[in-house]
Amino acid sequence: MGQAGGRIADLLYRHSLYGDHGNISPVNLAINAARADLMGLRTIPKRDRILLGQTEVRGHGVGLVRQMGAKVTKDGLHNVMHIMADRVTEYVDAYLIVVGLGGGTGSGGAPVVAAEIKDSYHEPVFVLGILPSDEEGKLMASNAVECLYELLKIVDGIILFDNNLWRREDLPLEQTYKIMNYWLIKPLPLLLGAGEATRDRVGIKVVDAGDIINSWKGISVLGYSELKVRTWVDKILPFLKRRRSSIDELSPTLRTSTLLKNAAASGLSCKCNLSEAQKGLMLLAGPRNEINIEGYSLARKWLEDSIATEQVRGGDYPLDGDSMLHGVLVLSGFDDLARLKDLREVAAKGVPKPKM
Ligand SMILES: Nc1nc2c(ncn2[C@@H]2O[C@H](COP(=O)(O)OP(=O)(O)OP(=O)(O)O)[C@@H](O)[C@H]2O)c(=O)[nH]1
Ligand SMILES: [Mg+2]
Repeated sequence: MGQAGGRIADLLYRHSLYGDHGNISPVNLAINAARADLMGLRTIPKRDRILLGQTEVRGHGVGLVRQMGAKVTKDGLHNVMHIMADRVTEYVDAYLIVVGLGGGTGSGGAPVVAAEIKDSYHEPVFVLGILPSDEEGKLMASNAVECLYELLKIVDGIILFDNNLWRREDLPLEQTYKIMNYWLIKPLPLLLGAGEATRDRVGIKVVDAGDIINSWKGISVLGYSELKVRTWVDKILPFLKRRRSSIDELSPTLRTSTLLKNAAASGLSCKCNLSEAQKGLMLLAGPRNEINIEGYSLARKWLEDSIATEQVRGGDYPLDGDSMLHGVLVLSGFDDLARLKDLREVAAKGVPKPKM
């Protein structure tokens, strides 16, 4: 929903169509009140791009007025649900609403759509929500806070991605969004593809839809890290050693556990305190001969010790031929996050809302 949501869903669908992890996202709708945003998408078919509020805002978006976003979504809801019913198949395990929480259309509309999907289908509904950065101001902060707390009453889980953490001041905004979206999307095909694996792709312990559904509760954060796998050149030509990083010098067991720990240390979608997470999910993906089960077990034990409970699920996902080893984490069930506190503070300073 909205511009950010549409762009990210478009990327996810591109992975689903052309990526290496199967049909991870079989049904994709882009819902927006801005015609130009819908036209800018590359992959989601035109018939699955839904323009809201044609009479009210005539294709120009709702200009950050989330009440207007909610209104145009309610008015167009019948159409949205009709198109969704037409596309949904028995293969759907869950629904994912992707949305920039600080905007207008997505922020106002996401709770409306989420509530309707909850009423109409029995599969869980999740949200990937983008938090605004500090310089986006009070209105976006208050939209994000309002939307988040509305959504938490409706949906099963919300993964937060903090633009404030990932912003780049040295680059133009368009490029910054591209880089953010590239990193943001990286772990998702792995996470969603792991349970769909067939034949040669079945891991020692498979992470499937059930694991994800049970690990993704309430406020959640995603973690990701990757490491280039060692090729035969690296192994037989010691003089190339100087090009290798310190992590390459570690034993296979320590390399693997360090990779997974790095997902929490430097690859989180939003800052959080591990000890406040109620649940964790850990996925190790890469070429079979690089998957080191001792390393995985070591990291899993570390995660069990780090979070508030011992509820850690996880597994491996063999990807022969991949040049990378990937670590994915879902940390879940936070009561609150420092970043949300900051945003509440910005929002509370009170900007007069624009009149509808
Ligand atoms: N990470 C990321 N954030 C984005 C992107 N596009 C917009 N945002 C953020 O999303 C928030 C604004 O949401 P939008 O999706 O643009 O708003 P909208 O739902 O289209 O609503 P209106 O434009 O007000 O009708 C801001 O915090 C932006 O920084 C993107 O491609 N990637
Ligand atoms: Mg917009």
